[in-house]
Amino acid sequence: MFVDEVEVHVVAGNGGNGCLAFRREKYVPKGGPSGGDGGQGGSIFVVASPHTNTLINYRFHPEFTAERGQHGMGSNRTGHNGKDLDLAVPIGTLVYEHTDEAGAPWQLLADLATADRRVLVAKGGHGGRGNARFASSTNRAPRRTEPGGAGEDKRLRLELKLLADIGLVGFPNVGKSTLISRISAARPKIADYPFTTLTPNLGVVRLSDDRSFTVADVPGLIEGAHEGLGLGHQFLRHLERTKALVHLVDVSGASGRDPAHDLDIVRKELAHFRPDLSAKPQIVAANKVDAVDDWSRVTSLEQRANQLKLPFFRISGATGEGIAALLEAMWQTLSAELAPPLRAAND
Ligand SMILES: Nc1nc2c(ncn2[C@@H]2O[C@H](COP(=O)(O)OP(=O)(O)OP(=O)(O)O)[C@@H](O)[C@H]2O)c(=O)[nH]1
Ligand SMILES: [Mg+2]
Repeated sequence: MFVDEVEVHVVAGNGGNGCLAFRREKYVPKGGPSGGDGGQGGSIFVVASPHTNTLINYRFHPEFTAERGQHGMGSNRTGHNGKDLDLAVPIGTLVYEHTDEAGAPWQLLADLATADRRVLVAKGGHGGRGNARFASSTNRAPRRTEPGGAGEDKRLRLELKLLADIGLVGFPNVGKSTLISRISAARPKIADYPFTTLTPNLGVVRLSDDRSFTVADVPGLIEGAHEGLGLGHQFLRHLERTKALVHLVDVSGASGRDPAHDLDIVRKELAHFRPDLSAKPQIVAANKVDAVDDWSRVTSLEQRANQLKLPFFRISGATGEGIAALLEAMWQTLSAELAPPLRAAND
């Protein structure tokens, strides 16, 4: 199971109470106040870890409490601070906090996009002051102490967005998983039925030592996906962070659908979900060319791609035909996205 959204409840430690005590020693009459301060309560942090890639543990274990601060003690001893607690999450996790904001209670607290980023999510309570702190020239024997402060108590939502350079999109069964298993070390399940892929897969494509990028194979889209049909938009959000999209379209005729129409539908679903998704650079790949019975389907898809001014490739994930050229085009598209616009040099 791939868990990409969980709610957790975090409670930071309370601060320890300040202590009420007086020095009592032989030969030291009226020894004065000696109650120490309470320790700080432990805080809770969320940390982006390269060693984990799912949020699944949080589904089974959603409650976290950090250690409380120890109470202050006599002889002016301060209580120990409570231990802080680190919650490790995959890189790419967004942290939302539940607030009282009407209408939009979930507010973004942090975006853990880089390894080892550590964000405070619940602050431990401060330690209360012991009575020794309240001594003054007019009050040499104060009986006043402070209780420790309460640790913050928060409801958080953790949401994982994959960080991939390129997203493979298309109807179910068009060969997305087959393609990613050919171009990377990812080995997702491949089968001749729709919705084989239920959770996104990430693969790293290495063209050469200094030319590599990541590709995400997400579950297939169908008409109405943006409203939750099929596996719906819960996976579309993984595409939000990609820099470019590759439309994989089955031209073999096995699906019984028209490839050009398939392309239009997927583009429409993307636009409905988020307009900025359809503003990303896109490439069209006619897949399964090894099994084409009617080439007019391929040419009509090519014409549609030309009309949309999208680069077009004929490939077969099964035989490998055309894939080297497609990977080059993916790399070129990414390089163009990353390079500063030429215009800037002339301005
Ligand atoms: N002839 C032919 N069949 C292919 C090709 N690529 C994939 N297939 C077959 O198409 C079927 C679906 O392939 P998948 O890679 O599982 O398709 P998918 O797009 O990941 O499907 P979902 O995960 O369901 O969205 C499998 O039976 C594959 O063997 C190809 O290039 N040529
Ligand atoms: Mg698949």
